[in-house]
Amino acid sequence: MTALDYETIRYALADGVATITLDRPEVLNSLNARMRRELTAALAQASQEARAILLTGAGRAFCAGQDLGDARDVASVDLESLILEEYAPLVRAIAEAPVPVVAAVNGVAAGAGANLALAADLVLAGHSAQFLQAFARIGLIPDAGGSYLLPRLIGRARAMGLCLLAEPLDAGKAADWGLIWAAVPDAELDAAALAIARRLAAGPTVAFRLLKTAMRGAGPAETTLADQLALEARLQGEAGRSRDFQEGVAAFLEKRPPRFEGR
Ligand code: T3D
Repeated sequence: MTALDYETIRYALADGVATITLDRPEVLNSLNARMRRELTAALAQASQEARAILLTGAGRAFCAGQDLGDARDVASVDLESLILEEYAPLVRAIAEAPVPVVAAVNGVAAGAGANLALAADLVLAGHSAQFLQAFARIGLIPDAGGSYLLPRLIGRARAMGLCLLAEPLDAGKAADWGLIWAAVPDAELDAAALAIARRLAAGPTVAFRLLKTAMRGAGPAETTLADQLALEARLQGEAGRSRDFQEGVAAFLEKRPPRFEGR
């Protein structure tokens, strides 16, 4: 699948940033089977050719989660297989992308749509955006990584409140709680997110890839301090062998901006 085949998303590559726009605004960019396939393919493509990925939505929403109108018999669908075969790879394509992923949440992000955004490395939202763990409204549990990410990001009490009550959380509060990086005025969201993505794309992307791996391994339930220190050492060893590290030190000593190449 190439960018030319995409029907449900838009894909553009410029200045090292792959911008992926969910593009079914008439249904608030909800995810049908084709969009899941295209988004997974686009993330793989971007991981190969970009140095940062920017994920956003067309129209007034970021993503309303599963397309509840997608042609299928809801009663007979095997959700376990659907999640394992389609949603899990999508979440991992975002969380484990070898380059930083920035989500620009331009409006409501609901259900799996919220959790795809939260799987990104840096989440920026417009003030009018909302995060909604909508699952309980339709008798489901949080998926697309929500049950993993939410307690880690905001603690169990807030995670449980959001999921049990399934009430929208506005962008300002999401930022206050540490669910996202920042909330910005709606009119400034696109420019602010692009500026961050460009800055990351011009950064030491070897180190960024390694720090993503280090952060994934961190957390009280996953590892001990000793394990994490050993992991940091191994990953830092790899970072230390990169050209970008050499350039970073040289630039510091020469009092000039670094020119990172991602090698
Ligand atoms: O297969 C599985 O089910 C398992 C996978 C689960 C993963 C999940 O993501 S489960 C959660 C699914 N998502 C939701 O439950 C959210 C559903 N949407 C909403 O609750 C509301 O639309 C919003 C709170 C997100 C926004 O409300 P509002 O009032 O701003 O907009 P609206 O009028 O409800 O929606 C506008 C249109 O988009 C409307 O179509 P229309 O009437 O103009 O023709 C609406 O039907 C459509 N739309 C919104 N969300 C979805 C959707 N169409 C299909 N699927 C959607 N998820």
